[in-house]
Amino acid sequence: MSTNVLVTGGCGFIGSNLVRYLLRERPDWKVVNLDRLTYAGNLENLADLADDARHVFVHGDVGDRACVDRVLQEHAIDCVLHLAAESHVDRSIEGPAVFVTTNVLGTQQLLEACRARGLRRFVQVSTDEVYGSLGPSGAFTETSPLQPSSPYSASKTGADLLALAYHHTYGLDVVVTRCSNNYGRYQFPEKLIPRMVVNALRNQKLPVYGDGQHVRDWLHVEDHCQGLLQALERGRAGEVYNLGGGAERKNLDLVKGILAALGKPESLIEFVTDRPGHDRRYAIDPAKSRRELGWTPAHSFEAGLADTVRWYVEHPEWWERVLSGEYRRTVTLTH
Ligand code: NAD
Ligand code: TDX
Repeated sequence: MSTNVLVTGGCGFIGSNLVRYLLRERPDWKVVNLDRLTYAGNLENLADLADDARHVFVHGDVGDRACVDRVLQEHAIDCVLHLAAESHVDRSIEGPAVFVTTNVLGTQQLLEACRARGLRRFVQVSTDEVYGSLGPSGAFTETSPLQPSSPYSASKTGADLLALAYHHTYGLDVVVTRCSNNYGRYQFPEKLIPRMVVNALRNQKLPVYGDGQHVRDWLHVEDHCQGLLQALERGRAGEVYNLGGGAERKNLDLVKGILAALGKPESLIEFVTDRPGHDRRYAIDPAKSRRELGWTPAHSFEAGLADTVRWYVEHPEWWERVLSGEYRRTVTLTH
C-alpha cells in the first residue's frame, strides 16, 4: 500500500538518513519532511534528493498548529515519524527553555493536530536517556523507571509520555521507540564522534568530559532507521520498543580508537570539566524489539565506525561549511 508519511526533523542527522532510507526501502512512498531548520537542520544533508519528487520539504515548526494542519491535509498524511527536537544535552544545560518549547509543547501541538485528523500511526522517536543512568551492570528494559537527568532528557520524557497519553486517552495509534546513541554520516559535529573526528583532522584538542569512563551503547543510524520503519509497520499500538546496538564503549576508549584510525597522537586528548549531571552508563535491552518487530542491527560497531570516520575524512566540504556557518546562509528554500 502506498503511504504518505510525514517525517519531522528530516533535515537533521537521523532524519536525513531516515528520509533517504525510507525512499530506498519503500520506493512508492511519498515522504514529506517538516523541519524548522534550526542550527541542526541542514538541507545539504539531502542534496542528493534535490530532484526526487517523492521527497517534499516544508519549512515549518512542529509547534505551529496551522502549518501542521495544512501539511497533514495537503499531503493526505497517513503516518508520522516524529523526530524534530532539540537534541543536544550540553545545549539543554546552557538553555533549557527551547527544549521545553520544541520537545514538549511542540510535540503536544503535533499530537493534537494528528488526533484531530486521524492517522494510521504516530511514531514518537524517543531516547534511552529517559531511563536515566545505570550502574556498572544491567540494561534498560521498556519497564525500567523513567528517571531523566538533564533538561534534554526530561523534555524528551515529557514528549514520550504525552504521546502515550494520546493513545490511552484519545485512542491515537501511537508507538514509542527509545533508542541508544546513534552514529553515522551527517551527524552534527557537536556530538561525541563527529566532534572528535573533526577536531583530530584539524589537529585540535579532543575534550573528554570528566574521567572519560562514561559508557554509551552505540547504534549505527541505518540500524535505527530500520527499527523505526519496523516500529511503524509492525509495532503494536500503545507499546514502547527499545532500540540498542549492544556496543557499549567507554568514551575514552572510543576517542583513542578514533585517533588510531586517523593516525593521530593520543596527546591531542584533553580531560576537561565534567558535564553537570553526566549520566554514567547507558545500556539497552532490545529483546522486545527483536521478538515483536523482528529487528536485528546489521552493522558491527567496528566496521560502522571505520566507515563513519572515512566519510568525515572524505567530506571535509560538508563539515567545513557547518563549522563556518556557511550552510545556513547559502541554501535556497525552493520547496
Ligand atoms: P538533530 O539535532 O541532528 O536534528 C533535529 C532536527 O529537528 C533538525 O533538522 C532541526 O532543524 C529540526 N527541528 C528542531 N526543532 C524543530 C521544530 N520546532 N520544528 C521542526 N523541526 C525542528 O537530532 P538527531 O540526532 O537527528 O535526533 C533526531 C531525534 O532522535 C530527536 O528526537 C532525538 O531526541 C532522537 N534521538 C537521537 C539519538 C541520537 O543519538 N542522536 C538517540 C535517540 C533518540
Ligand atoms: O566533547 C565531548 N566530550 C565528551 O566527553 C562531547 C560532545 C561528549 N562527551 C561525552 C558525553 C557523553 O558521555 O560523550 C558521551 C556522548 O555525548 P553526546 O554525543 O553529547 O551524546 P549523549 O549526551 O550521550 O546524547 C546522545 O544520545 C542520546 C544524543 O545527543 C541524544 O540526542 C540522544 O537522545
